[in-house]
Parts: sequence; structure tokens; C-alpha cells
Amino acid sequence: QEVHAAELERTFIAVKPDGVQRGLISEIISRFERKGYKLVGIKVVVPSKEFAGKHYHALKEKPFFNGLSEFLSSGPVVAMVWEGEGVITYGRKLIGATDPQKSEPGTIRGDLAVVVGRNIIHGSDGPETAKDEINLWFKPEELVSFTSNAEKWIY
Ligand code: FUP
Repeated sequence: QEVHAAELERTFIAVKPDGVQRGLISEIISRFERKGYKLVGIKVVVPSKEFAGKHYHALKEKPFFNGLSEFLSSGPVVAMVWEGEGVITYGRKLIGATDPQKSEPGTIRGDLAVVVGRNIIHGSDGPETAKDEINLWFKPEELVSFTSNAEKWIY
């Protein structure tokens, strides 16, 4: 096993309003936690439509942008930051393809969602967006840094 002194990778994950309404918060947290990733920030928020638009700013030219921003702001969202080796890329794997009709069984969207407009979860798609999204949703003091006892059995 290796000693990890360097800061571990972090990603932004959100359970969207549909996932919250359907009671899937713990199911989603479980999948990341059991994999071996570490939760370093979490809160429940109802984002404003303006805030949702900021979150999805890269999609502002898309025809579904308005509906998407409205949907994200339609109820409570569970905003999280997860940490661990490869968590950005592997987190996307756990989540599955954007369209749940195309997500593999075994993935969160594949197992738990049916249509693209209600795909229950968001995950940053790369290191830059991860940084931007974490900064958008969280203040630095809302995130913790700690070593869990399990870590020496994971790494
Ligand atoms: P993802 O990173 O998998 O969430 O996918 P995108 O960033 O491409 O899309 C963000 C969200 O837009 C999706 F989660 C759902 C919504 N969307 C639609 O509603 N219709 C589309 O055709 C594509 C995406």
C-alpha cells in the first residue's frame, strides 16, 4: 500500500430534485461510499433558477437549458463533494450515461432512472468543471479534510 500525502481529487455530485423526491439520497450516497470514496461536504439546498443557470452555464445555448434550470431549482437538491483517487472519472462511471435509456444496468441512472430530463444525479465531467462547480456550490469552510481509518485498506 501507498502513502497518500498529496491532496486527493475531488468532484461535485448532486442528487437532483427528482432523486430527492423519490427517496434515493441514501442509495446514491451508498454507492459512492461503498466504492471507497470519501464525503467531504454535503448540504440540502433549493437553488434559485438563476443559480441553476450558473451551474448549467455551459449548456445555455441548448434548447433544454430553460427547462433544465427550472427543474434543478424546483425543489431540494443534495449537493456533495466526494474525494478519492479517480473520483471525477470513476464517479461518472458510477452515474452512467446522461440518457438513462443508454446507461448500463449497474449504474445509478441505469438502475434508477428512465428519461434524460429526470436522470436524478449530476456529476462533474472533468477537473476544471469539478473545481468550478465545487466553488459555485460550497464555501471552502464547508468542506472538511480528514483521513479515515479505512483509508489504509483502500489505498
Ligand atoms: P451529464 O453531464 O451527464 O449530466 O450531461 P450534460 O451535461 O450533457 O446534460 C446536463 C443535463 O441536461 C442532463 F443531466 C439532463 C439534461 N439534458 C436534457 O434534458 N436533454 C438532453 O438532450 C441532454 C441533457
